[in-house]
Amino acid sequence: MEKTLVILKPSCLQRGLVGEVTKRFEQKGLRLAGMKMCQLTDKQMSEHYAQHAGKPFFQQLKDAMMVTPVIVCCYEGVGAVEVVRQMAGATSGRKAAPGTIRGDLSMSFQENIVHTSDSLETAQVELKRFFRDDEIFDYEQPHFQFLYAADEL
Ligand code: FUP
Repeated sequence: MEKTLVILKPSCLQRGLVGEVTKRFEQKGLRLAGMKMCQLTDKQMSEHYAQHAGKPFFQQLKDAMMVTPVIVCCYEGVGAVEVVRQMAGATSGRKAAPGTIRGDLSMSFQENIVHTSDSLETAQVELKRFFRDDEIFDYEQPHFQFLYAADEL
């Protein structure tokens, strides 16, 4: 089953939205496989946002991720990368569709509550960046048979 990374950004913690955001993933049926609060470093952010290196907003973007601790989460499910991405919505909170996390909770492009991995390949790299192997947990949920039909697994 796919695993994906979600970062609850400083905007999420500062605005008291941790419960609201994690509730949505929980209710959707994604399994929480890892979660920890951490202070991100400039080195981690330079790697994480390498595609934006050299752009005028690069340092501002990295600083905004380091202004308070964040919570990194690993969610698991069938097609989890795309499901979580859809739930987050478009990058800008002003453009994200109502019903999405950013569409419902954000007015900003940068202060947009969550980071979510954009592909399975990226998710694998990003999870390794923020979690040790022993921080990702495999455990059974008793209601699992009601989350998916047998032929969806
Ligand atoms: P997303 O995958 O939706 O998080 O979006 P991006 O990887 O394109 O952007 C990562 C972060 O950089 C977002 F918080 C938005 C921010 N960003 C800017 O602030 N300005 C830009 O021009 C592009 C991205």
